[in-house]
Amino acid sequence: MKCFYHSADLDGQCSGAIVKHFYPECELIGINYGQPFPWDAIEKNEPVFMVDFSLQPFEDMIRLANLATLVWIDHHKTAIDESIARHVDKALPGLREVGRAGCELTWEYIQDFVMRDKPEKAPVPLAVHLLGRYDVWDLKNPQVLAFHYGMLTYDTDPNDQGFWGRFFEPDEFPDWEVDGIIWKGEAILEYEAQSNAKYMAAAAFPVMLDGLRCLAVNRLLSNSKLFESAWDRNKYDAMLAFGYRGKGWTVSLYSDRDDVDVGEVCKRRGGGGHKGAAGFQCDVLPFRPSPAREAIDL
Ligand SMILES: [Mn+2]
Repeated sequence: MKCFYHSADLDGQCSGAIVKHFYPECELIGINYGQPFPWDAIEKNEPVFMVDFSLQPFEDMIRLANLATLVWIDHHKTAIDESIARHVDKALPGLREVGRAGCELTWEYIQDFVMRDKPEKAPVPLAVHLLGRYDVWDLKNPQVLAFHYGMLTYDTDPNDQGFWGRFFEPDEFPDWEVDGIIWKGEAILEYEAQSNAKYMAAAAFPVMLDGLRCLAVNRLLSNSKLFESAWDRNKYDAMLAFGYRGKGWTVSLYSDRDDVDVGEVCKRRGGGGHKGAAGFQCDVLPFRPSPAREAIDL
């Protein structure tokens, strides 16, 4: 039995850790987009979980479902849409839903389908709920962001059940212990807000991109929180973070304006994403920081 989990973020890692918790004999294999799939390692009819992830192109998901006994749990809209377009969504076991995170769906699937003979299904543990809400950017509860940042201070390898397992056993790890991680995260958030404000004051500049007035900054592996101190939705249409990754430029766009769809802009440039957050890659940057910043007509 194998479980492939999205290795790139805490939602994927938590999803893998949940599977491992209920199936200790399961072999966990982290995978990310662009990585080759180990076809030779899959035995005929072997049980295979794929959580918070899908193979691209989608033909490979069908190939895997024909080879192994696949359970597919995912919330990525493009992959779910493809399964529906190919009329295989009903035939593939698992749980897929846009709007809930991989770890929330994995918990529910295991409770509903695997623990069905148990007298009581366990409710979603607080840690799973908080990580899930972060992954779908539902930040209404301030604990969501703080818990995520607190978790980033640990090695979160989902094989480490000494670390993860306690989150899934509320009697062993009561909610007040989750609070300890939230307090850690709150301090990190305060530090990051200061550090982001300094970075923006030092490095942000306006550019035009495809008709969008953008506030740009040269920074990779960030998110829209970087822009908070300098963002003015009346002055700009979008936030633009960019950086060089060895093989080319990565450009990320964000916007909180109703009249702006950065996903469409990025799609036209070969990338994609959501209406409020999207990205694309390019060999040559499609804008140039002007030495006379004021000369850009914003
Ligand atoms: Mn996810």
